[in-house]
Amino acid sequence: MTQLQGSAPERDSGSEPQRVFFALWPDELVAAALHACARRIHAQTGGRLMRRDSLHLTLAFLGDQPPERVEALRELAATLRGEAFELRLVRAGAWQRGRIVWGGPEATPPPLAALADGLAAALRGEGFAVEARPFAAHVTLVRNGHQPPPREIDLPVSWQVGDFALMRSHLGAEGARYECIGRWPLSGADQDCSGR
Ligand code: 2AM
Repeated sequence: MTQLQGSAPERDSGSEPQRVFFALWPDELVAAALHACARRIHAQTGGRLMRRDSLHLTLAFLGDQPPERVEALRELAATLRGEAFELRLVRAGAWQRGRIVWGGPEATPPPLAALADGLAAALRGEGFAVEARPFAAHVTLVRNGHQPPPREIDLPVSWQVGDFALMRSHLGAEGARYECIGRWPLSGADQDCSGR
């Protein structure tokens, strides 16, 4: 993932629509732990293991947006306030007959629910189409699994969430490549972003 701190994109993105979403993006250590967990689950489910550098938790998917709307998203994100929190990924499951095999918390931490709800409300307020389905905190670990995953993650992953990101998705033959086009801190987080 390319790293940017809530400022200008790394290159001129022109006038083309950009496929964007808000997400929690793990640092290297958490991504490695998530990927180890994904590999173990994948050994059981089969299917397509997510790449380590693509593991994330989606807060809100926006789809294709013109550049000026992407700028509006960045402005909106800068006004959001939220608390840092710990996310413990302890459960696994599958949706849509294994199309999505996920890891998730036992219950959504209240600061995460508040962040996702606050974001959805702000997005609706600015006229963005947001999913009506309730937010379900999950990290997609495997796609198109053939067998059910275990119900519990054998080595739970502890993720200290200190910020959220606006991501751009570049679709390609080998799956999506993700670029960070903005990142905003949550209060109470360690502001040292070294190692990211
Ligand atoms: P996921 O969170 O279940 O893995 C980028 O495409 C991210 O946005 C993916 O992580 C994806 O699913 C999520 N997402 C949510 N709604 C989507 C949609 N309609 N199309 C593509 N991705 C979507």
